[in-house]
Amino acid sequence: MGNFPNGVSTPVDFHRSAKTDQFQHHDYYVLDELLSEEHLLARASVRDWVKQSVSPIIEDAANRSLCPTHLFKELGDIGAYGPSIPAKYGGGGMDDIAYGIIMQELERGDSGIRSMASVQGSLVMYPIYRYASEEQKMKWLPKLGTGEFIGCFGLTEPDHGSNPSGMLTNIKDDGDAYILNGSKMWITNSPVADLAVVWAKDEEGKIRGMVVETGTKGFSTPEIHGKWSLRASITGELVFEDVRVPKENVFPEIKGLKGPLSCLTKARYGIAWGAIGAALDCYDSALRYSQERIQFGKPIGGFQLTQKKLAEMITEITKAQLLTWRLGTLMNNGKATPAQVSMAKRNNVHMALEIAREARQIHGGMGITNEYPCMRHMMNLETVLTYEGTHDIHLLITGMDVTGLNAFK
Ligand code: TGC
Ligand code: FAD
Repeated sequence: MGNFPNGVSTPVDFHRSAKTDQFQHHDYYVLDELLSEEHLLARASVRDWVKQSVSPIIEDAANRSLCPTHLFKELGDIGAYGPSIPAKYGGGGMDDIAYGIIMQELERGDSGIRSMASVQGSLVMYPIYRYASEEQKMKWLPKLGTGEFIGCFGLTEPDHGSNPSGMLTNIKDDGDAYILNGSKMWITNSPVADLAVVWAKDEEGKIRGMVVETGTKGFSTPEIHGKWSLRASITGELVFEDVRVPKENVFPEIKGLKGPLSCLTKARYGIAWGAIGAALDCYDSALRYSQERIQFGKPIGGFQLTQKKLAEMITEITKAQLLTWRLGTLMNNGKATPAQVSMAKRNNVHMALEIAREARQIHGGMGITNEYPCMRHMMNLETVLTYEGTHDIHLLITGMDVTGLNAFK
């Protein structure tokens, strides 16, 4: 059993599938020529890990709606936490394309596994790396980088999801500490977290970021049950009842919504890559099935309607691969805008969801079972379409960017 704060224990005796993961990468426009040796090595090693550690148990984990918490440490071992954060601060010291590729390989396994890693790297380590004092960084980052500590990110509230600026969670000055009250909803990893990066309003109404450690009096993280989506990822609330947060745990400089939104830009970028992984897995499975499944005396891949589906899938995947590669080069040069990231997150997640649905159809009745990955990816992608900014919120961000007119106000 793996033991976590708040008494959460999860079994590690997952049923291992007898089936071998046969996934093969698809690179129709030979984009690998644009990648470095380091990128290709990172991809190969994460792909091997997914085949050995994720694929054999993921159907059972999703089926039983249990987070495979033993993988937190393994994700640290393979360098999945903060790949583009400097090594001194617990990250991988690589570039943003390497970070994207790693998220792609993880989500090829399962969106919930990518969530475990992207919350820790982009929403917990990144804000600490970017906004905390040197002392705070050295206190938390190395242990987050190895997976010894697990973190979560609290922005969304029960009544403030798409509009986080309306948040009610607040801090009040009390000498050497702040008193934190309020609650956060839909928080990935919260029931197993050692610490939470929390966003709350100060007495001037300015949004501040802080680290709240599990075990602090008045702080609880109840699990949310009953999800049909992202079932291998654990989700919970954050509840704060007069929680004393030492002043040294509050990020000193950053004030306002741009603090959490800058972290979201980083995480949304990872999702834009990740979604391609889920799409590739569905396409790969559908392609193989279409070559093996015989109806009317020939493989179903020989029928024009199946070919239309597969041809459209690989076209959309290729377009998404080009989008993320270009976005990655802009990120590496510090030139990517948040609106460009929104476009890629929205496009790629929607593309992946459509492909999961088409791939499920190609598998016929077998497509609804856990013998094939399509239905699990499809259900996961319903969450991915909504979190980190919904499909429509990202459309409105693009609309605002191109018109200069703000539809939110
Ligand atoms: P607005 O007035 O537009 O902006 C406030 C300030 O923030 C700046 N800004 C950004 N900075 C960095 N990155 C971004 N993406 C930014 N977007 C805006 C902006 O320039 C401004 O700065 P300043 O200096 O002028 O103060 O804010 P608004 O209140 O009108 O809201 C705009 C809106 C709707 C786009 C925003 O609130 C939004 O993105 N809403 C969606 C909320 C969301 O994405 N929540 C995600 C929660 S975390 C999560 O889902 C994790 S899932 C994890 C997993 O399991 O993988
Ligand atoms: P709402 O904001 O209530 O939106 C409902 C609908 O209204 C959506 O279709 C939306 O597009 C639409 N809508 C809203 N405003 C407008 C508008 N102006 N114009 C047109 N349509 C609009 N949050 C965290 O802080 N940390 C996490 O770790 C985290 N993990 C999550 C894990 C899971 C499994 C899930 C499901 C969510 C997670 N979230 C997390 C929360 C997630 O970011 C929110 O669910 C998301 O931002 C949407 O908020 P909401 O669910 O309150 O929907």
